[in-house]
Amino acid sequence: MKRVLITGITGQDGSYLAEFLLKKGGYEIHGLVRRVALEDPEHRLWRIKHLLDKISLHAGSLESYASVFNVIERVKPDECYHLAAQSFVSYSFDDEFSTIDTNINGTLHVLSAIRKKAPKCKFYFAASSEMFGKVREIPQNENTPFHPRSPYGISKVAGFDLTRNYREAYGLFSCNGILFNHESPRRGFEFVTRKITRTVAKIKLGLEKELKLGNLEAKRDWGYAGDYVEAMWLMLQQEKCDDYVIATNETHSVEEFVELAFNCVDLDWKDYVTIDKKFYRPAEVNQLIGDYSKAKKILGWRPKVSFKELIKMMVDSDLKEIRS
Ligand code: NAP
Ligand code: F7E
Repeated sequence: MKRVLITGITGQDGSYLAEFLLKKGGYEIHGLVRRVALEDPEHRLWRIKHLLDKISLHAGSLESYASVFNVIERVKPDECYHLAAQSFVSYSFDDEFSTIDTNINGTLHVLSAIRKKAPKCKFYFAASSEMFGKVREIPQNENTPFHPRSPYGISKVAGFDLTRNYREAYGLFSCNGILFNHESPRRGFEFVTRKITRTVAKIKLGLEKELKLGNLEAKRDWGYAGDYVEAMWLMLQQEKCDDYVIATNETHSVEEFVELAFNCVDLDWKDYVTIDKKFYRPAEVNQLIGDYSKAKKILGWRPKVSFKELIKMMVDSDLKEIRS
């Protein structure tokens, strides 16, 4: 059995990845979770509730090197997927210090502990399309220069560089997955896609009257999280470690997402959506679109769920969840 450690196992991607690896078989799965999560499983472990008897959880916090070190020493993983982060871009403007601390020092703590206690472990870092920020070319690929526009984006550039440096300096098998936005029925409620599908479902069921949003013109390359965790795994199965863009190569505005989500329940979005400046960001990433041809060629990966299918999946799931 291969031992795998997933940081951020309670998050959207961590839950899909744990499921994916359990289905693959041959993996003993360990997750690093915050102590508060173990103390309040009902609220904090909802995405992995159905997996709890098949995985082992260890208390630790990214900010504490000692706790990360102890977990890595105990688990001695063969593969480590470092997904834990303060991942909400908007919040990173409100609390840049904690975002930088968790995301940069946290990544350094994991890398350093692996180097010391499990140097043969293959390491995956959850890098992000937010690193491209004010984009220098369209579409963005592995060679596109970075120009982050938020403390979150800056923290991911640092994590990317740390991951590459541990590869070059210490020979660690460390990969950066430059993932573009990916969503699912397990997406956090503050992200725009889930905020939209949740509110659309509530409006349809008469529980809400309006949907307040910020910048409708921003464009993103949105894929399905279930597809993207396979790409993470594929990166660690290669002979050589490398960095890959994972995306759909399609871009859509927030407005298009809103329109299609309301269409799913036969309502006209213009009757319900209002703009609230409070949801605008001090610096916006206007347009993202990823070129995943390297991943297609080397990993044999491609996205399966389309933009429309993703929106329908999320609206249907929210309707079902609220009804029950
Ligand atoms: P998510 O749902 O927000 O999950 C984040 C995870 O990190 C949660 O398990 C959270 O634990 C954990 N975490 C946060 N702070 C921590 C700390 N101080 N110590 C230990 N654990 C901590 O994010 P996601 O969408 O699954 O994304 C996974 C990773 O990919 C993140 O690094 C994100 O930045 C990156 N990424 C995401 C996307 C996307 O579109 N989803 C795109 C590119 C990159 P709690 O449950 O206890 O809060
Ligand atoms: O915003 C606009 C907002 O918060 C998308 C994270 O997973 O993907 C995610 O970051 C767009 C932005 O995601 C609202 O201004 C309009 O342009 O859903 P989001 P994000 O910032 O793209 C990247 C790849 C990551 O790595 C991150 O971890 O939607 N927008 N109105 C709004 N956004 C929110 N949240 N709420 C609004 O009301």
